[in-house]
Amino acid sequence: MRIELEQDRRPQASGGDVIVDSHWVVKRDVQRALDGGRPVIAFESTVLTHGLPYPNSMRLALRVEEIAREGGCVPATIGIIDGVVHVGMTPDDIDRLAANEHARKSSSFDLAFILASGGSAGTTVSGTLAIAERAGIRVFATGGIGGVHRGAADSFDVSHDLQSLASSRVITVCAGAKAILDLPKTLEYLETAGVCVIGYQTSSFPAFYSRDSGLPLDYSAESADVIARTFAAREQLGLPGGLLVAAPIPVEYEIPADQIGAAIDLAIEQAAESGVHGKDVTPFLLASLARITAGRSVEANLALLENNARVGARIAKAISTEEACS
Ligand code: PSU
Ligand code: MN
Repeated sequence: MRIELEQDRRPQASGGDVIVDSHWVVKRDVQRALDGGRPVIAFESTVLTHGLPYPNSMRLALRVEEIAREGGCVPATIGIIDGVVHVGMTPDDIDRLAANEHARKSSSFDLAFILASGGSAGTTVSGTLAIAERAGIRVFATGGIGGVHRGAADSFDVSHDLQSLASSRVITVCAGAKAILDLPKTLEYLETAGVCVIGYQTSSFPAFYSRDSGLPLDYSAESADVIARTFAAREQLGLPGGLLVAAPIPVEYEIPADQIGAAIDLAIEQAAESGVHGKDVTPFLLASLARITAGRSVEANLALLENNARVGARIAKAISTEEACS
């Protein structure tokens, strides 16, 4: 439904956008692709505002969009600028958001508050899933998902990402989760919440920087078609939620577990000493790791995000083909 707004309440949108309501703008090429049943892939933006240093973050966002286009998809980077959700951003929008030091980090539970207060934010996996689902985008690529933090038995720190993965009808492509988290508990929680985790050309859960966490997965897919068919079957059955596809980092960029392990332990120690908590924990750990590894963690992060964009584009295309045939 499109609401015609009075002139003074119109969101500030760049030319060519489709204004849906006062808090929601869709980039025209994204809307056209959705209307025409052509493949669209969403990207998150907390990785830009809180995950990677600027301007690497901005370059990365443009690069993953290019990869999506090379793969035959329309990219939709999702973020919040001045109280407006942008489903698809121009390079200028992306630059503005990535460079904004005051940008918040928004998940589905605080999205409404940030919109109502006119703020800007990168959207987490959770926030991006909520927006992608409403927009009708079925595939989303990120780096690593949030999960159950180490020490969660005391801190109760479990990312809202896991709940959102369970409730949003969207496929999320990730490189597993970082070993800054408790990976066995994260997998257990995913099962409890009802998320089917599928290894993409792997039968063990990847650990972000490393290809293999040593934790076996029950399901693996050799091709995007299998994932598209699984998603279609889930839809047919009317089951809630999507799928979590885990694709390992390309081997040439992998940081072996024994090397990154010590860096992660040190980063967690520093976080404990600094007393950081809540939403600040993950960004703190990512920045510490970048320092401790002298940038190698950032390089790996970029490589796996690009790989996930490639895998996600294949899946989005397979879904469109599947739908055209059915
Ligand atoms: N893990 C990473 N890099 C990231 C994030 C997680 O390796 O940039 C970001 C994602 O946007 C994810 C969010 O959704 O952090 C999770 O934050 P929290 O743990 O506060 O829920
Ligand atoms: Mn948390």
